[in-house]
Amino acid sequence: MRQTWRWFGPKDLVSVDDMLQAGVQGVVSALHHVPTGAVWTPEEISLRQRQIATMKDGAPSGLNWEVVESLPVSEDIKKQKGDWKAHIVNWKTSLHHLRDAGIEVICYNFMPVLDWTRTDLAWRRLTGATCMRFDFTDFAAFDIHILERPGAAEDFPPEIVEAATRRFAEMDDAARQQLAGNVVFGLPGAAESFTLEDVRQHLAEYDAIREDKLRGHLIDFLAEVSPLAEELGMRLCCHPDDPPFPLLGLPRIMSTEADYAKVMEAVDIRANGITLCTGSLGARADNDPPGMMRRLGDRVHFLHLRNVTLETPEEPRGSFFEDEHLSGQTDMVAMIAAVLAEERRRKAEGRTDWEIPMRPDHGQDILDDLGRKGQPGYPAIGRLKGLAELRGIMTALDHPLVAEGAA
Ligand code: DNO
Repeated sequence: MRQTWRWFGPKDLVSVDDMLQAGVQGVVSALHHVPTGAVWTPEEISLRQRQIATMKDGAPSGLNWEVVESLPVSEDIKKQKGDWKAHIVNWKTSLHHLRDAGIEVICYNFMPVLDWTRTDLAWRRLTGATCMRFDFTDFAAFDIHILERPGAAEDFPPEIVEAATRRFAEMDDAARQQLAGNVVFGLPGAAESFTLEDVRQHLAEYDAIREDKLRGHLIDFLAEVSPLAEELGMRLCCHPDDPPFPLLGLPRIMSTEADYAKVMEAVDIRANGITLCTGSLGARADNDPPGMMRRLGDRVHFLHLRNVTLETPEEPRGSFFEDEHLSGQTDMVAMIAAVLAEERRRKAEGRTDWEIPMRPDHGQDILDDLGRKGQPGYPAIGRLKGLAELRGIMTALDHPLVAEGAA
């Protein structure tokens, strides 16, 4: 596995030097300032490459930009409206420019309107560490009472609707604003940041777009871009819905293994692949990320390794929080064992893409992360700890004593 790390560019509080000290081998980044739908120019791409390649004192870092996360897919493409055809042409032009710059792995998502969603960005754990949390009742309070989406109350079980109404009544204005901010104003990496009014307008446009239609739009998009990616020797990888269930009455189509299987079959070429995010998929007890790795591993081109603890595992939708990397829903040892097996299989076939990039996804805020006001979910020390733990498992499982069963 290639140990990578997400870097948001020069504004990121975590520097290139910090990444190097965390033992990172490659960098995941994006041109967040380029508007969604526009072409990523060779100049902008090469500027970001130079920033990654240089330490604070000007010395070479030895690091390269290895994965794009994300090359955003516009709302127009998702809805097949407005400028969608021009946006697809631009997406393809960006692929050419990225390939010319030596970058082969491109992550994107097809979540309508909102990218990943949390209700609490700094939930205190007993140790004093903080983490992100999705509280189903808070989310219902937002949907029913802050966004005031017509019909919202029908989308939640009656006991959640009641609890949400009580919770909303107990919140002061500041708490209500904070909740709305956490949900819609954009978490790091989200392509857009919306006002409540924008969200209402976008939601209305999805009235006529249900699951099958949205899936059709994803497949049309992939039928256009995947053959080009294959020809250029690139790998596209779709990130799952986070959380992996419908929100705000919007269709969600990349939440389960069955969802992925449909899209992989519909455009059956290797360049059409998967970002296997154990944290996003793990927020549903009926998903099995290690099993997905075993069954769909051939198409997994990028890994996000993190863990969540489900507070109501018997429900398909519910509250969860981002736990430490080795504690929670996903058996991380089984997950890494499945990845290593896939890598061995690819190596035996002589594939050049045998080494799969992974990044320690998110981390709790601990030690000096606390109070640093970094990007939610992307602290230096919390992620470094996650990476160190994951690296320990990788090293142990790869050791001849374990690999050959002699231990
Ligand atoms: C959150 C991330 C997502 C992800 C995009 C991929 O930390 O995993 O924002 O980057 O959904 O397109």
